[in-house]
Amino acid sequence: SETPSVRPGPTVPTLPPCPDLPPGLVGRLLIEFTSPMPLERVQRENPGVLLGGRYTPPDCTPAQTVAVIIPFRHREHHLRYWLHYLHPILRRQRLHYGIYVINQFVTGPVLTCSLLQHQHGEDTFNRAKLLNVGFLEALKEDAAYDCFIFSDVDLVPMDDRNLYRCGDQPRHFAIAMDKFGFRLPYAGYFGGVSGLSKTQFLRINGFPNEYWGWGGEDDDIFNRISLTGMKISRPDIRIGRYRMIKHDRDKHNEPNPQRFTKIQNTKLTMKRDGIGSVRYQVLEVSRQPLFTNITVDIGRPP
Ligand code: UD2
Ligand code: MN
Repeated sequence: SETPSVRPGPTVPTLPPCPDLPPGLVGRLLIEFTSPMPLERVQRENPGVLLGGRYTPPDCTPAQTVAVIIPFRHREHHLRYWLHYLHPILRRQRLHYGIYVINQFVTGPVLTCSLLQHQHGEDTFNRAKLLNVGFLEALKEDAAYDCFIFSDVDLVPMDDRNLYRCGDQPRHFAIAMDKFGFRLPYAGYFGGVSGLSKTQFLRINGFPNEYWGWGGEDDDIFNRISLTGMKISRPDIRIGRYRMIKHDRDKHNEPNPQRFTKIQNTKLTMKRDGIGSVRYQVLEVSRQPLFTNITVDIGRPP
């Protein structure tokens, strides 16, 4: 009989590094927002996605760990479409990722009487401050995050070759949107969907906290990037195409009249206003099947 051999101990499965160009991408996608999108369906269609909206490719080891940060308030129907389209895309892209919805807390009770709601209800929306919160809170969930993708909840890429990962310069993904006729609206445009590595984000002191209401915060971020000597990288115009779900301007996100003067002063303000000075209170962290919801009180404009 054979001599019994020593059994090997438990082995850590070592998967090969994910290839630079993920196999199995499909290219141009058909994106529409007409049929209703129940979350149960999205869940059923994405069985590999783990609690909190976390995913790791089964067949390779990705180079980066990507946190996708979504600024949010009252856009549940947009979020359902976003999750429906993005989870399969990000899985095909072989990303190791997590989805973080940063939900701006509604201060007062939401009353049905619109006059009262205006007096006691919501505070002004602040997109960039929510994104700062997302950066810090994602890192608390997993210190391994080294790439941060900041995405509006209503933007869906029309091509899965638009890879949601970070490079040696900050990346602008949403360069050809349907609402802008599939062109960049102006050379310094940085809105919609962008991505910065942890190092790049810290180099610009994160995003501004002092842009309340609609507009200007993306231009301030663009200024921060230029002022620190970095250059924006963009995909090919044929690949960086997006659909935005049509919507009206939300209440309590009126255009900020201070935005034009504020973006003139980024050089002065960026040192004191940013990730180093953000103050907020986390009210709830809830790990849902397809995303992590973080409800946060970010205060109100002074
Ligand atoms: C543009 C930019 C956006 C940002 C904004 C100015 C595009 C496609 N996007 O968006 O990146 O620079 O102008 O601030 O050009 N949100 C909520 N609830 C609210 C209000 C906003 O969830 O009540 C979130 C949501 O993720 C939304 C994002 O903030 O997609 C931007 O707000 P928007 O969609 O109302 O503004 P929009 O489309 O002009
Ligand atoms: Mn929008």
